[in-house]
Amino acid sequence: MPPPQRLIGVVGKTNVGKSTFFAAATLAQVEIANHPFTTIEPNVGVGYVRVRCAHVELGLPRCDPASGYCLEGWRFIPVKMMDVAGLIPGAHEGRGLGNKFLDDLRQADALILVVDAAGATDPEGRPAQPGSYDPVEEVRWMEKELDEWFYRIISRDWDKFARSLYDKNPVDALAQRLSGLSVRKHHIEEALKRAGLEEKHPMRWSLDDLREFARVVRRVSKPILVAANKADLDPAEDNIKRMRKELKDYIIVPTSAAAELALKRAAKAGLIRYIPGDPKFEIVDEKRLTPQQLKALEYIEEKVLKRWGSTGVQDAINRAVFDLMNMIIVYPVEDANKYTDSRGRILPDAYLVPRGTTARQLAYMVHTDLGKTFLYAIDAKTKRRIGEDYILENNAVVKIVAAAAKKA
Ligand SMILES: Nc1nc2c(ncn2[C@@H]2O[C@H](COP(=O)(O)OP(=O)(O)OP(=O)(O)O)[C@@H](O)[C@H]2O)c(=O)[nH]1
Ligand SMILES: [Mg+2]
Repeated sequence: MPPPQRLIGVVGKTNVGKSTFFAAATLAQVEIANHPFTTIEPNVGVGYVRVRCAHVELGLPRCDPASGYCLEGWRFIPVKMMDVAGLIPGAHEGRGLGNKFLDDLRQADALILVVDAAGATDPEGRPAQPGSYDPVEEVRWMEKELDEWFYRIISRDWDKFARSLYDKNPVDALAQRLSGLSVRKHHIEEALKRAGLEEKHPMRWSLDDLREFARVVRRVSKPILVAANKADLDPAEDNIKRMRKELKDYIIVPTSAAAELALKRAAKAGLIRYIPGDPKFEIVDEKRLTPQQLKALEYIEEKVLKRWGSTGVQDAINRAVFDLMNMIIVYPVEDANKYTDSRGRILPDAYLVPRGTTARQLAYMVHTDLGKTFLYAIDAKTKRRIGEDYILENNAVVKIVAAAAKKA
């Protein structure tokens, strides 16, 4: 079984550009409009992380991705994404669309919190003069709404649950209770430690303890990255400087989702050459562009690429996967000399796996039988044998040798 697909949730206040970000990442056709609550039902799609492909390091002329794609040595590896309805302050008390729709994000491994860094929408998401509202406040409000979401789920029938624990291991019971939120045992252990509740039995937790636990468990199981969106609008410049100063605990990535969407669509239409995440694009043939399109591209060049180095969308996805989820990339192959699968495809698979994954765990991801009958693995770069407990490095190219494989 290939590794479980990771899911990035796109969340935030209403009308800040979540669906634009999602569309830019996935090229899915979704509704985008400059008014609150355009999105009601969640959108699900596939985005990509961008990494230097192992075929470049190995001196191969190309690769043959079974999923995703490779462009000029950049490998784009799929990652699931979900765009949901927007929040407003007080959502947990039922304001706006409430926050129950966040339940769609229970399976998320990380969240990209899109905020309006230009301050061009009021707290209810209504369009306003850019610069009129404070994105620092927006980050704090939105995170509070996310915490309230977790708290609501965790605190449901808490007393009854806590009483039922008197003779049980609280870690296992909590993990089971929160498994629907994709909270794993190691998240619980980490959260108990950080909240200082390791030695205090849940039966004795105060309301404050419970709140603190909910807050911390949300942070460890659904970490957030802030996409400071609408970075193309002038007031965003000062705002982002201030966000970086006042929100030191957050990863803040300036983004212009609208710019990324425009560039990707133009590239798809063959009007420009653009590799997602690049600091530049090239016009294929100026004569094919309308004056309007040309002006839009000039705007993107001036206000986004020159100012920020890229549209930031790719960077946000990459950092969510590598910095928040702590993933690495591993390429399983059948032939450790040619770096191919049994059909001769070069580096067909690039797996996103958690840092710390062992050779044997990888074998299980390739095929359960390979995991069960694992003998050893070969690091295809060095041709060295590695044992089952060997912890794989980022960009490892690995052949699994198993008893089952011999029989086949
Ligand atoms: N200037 C600028 N506008 C943007 C950017 N990204 C999105 N927008 C605009 O912001 C408005 C809202 O975009 P959506 O993507 O629909 O926002 P949303 O957060 O999904 O909104 P809801 O689904 O209604 O909560 C649209 O008019 C977009 O064109 C950006 O990077 N720069
Ligand atoms: Mg939307």
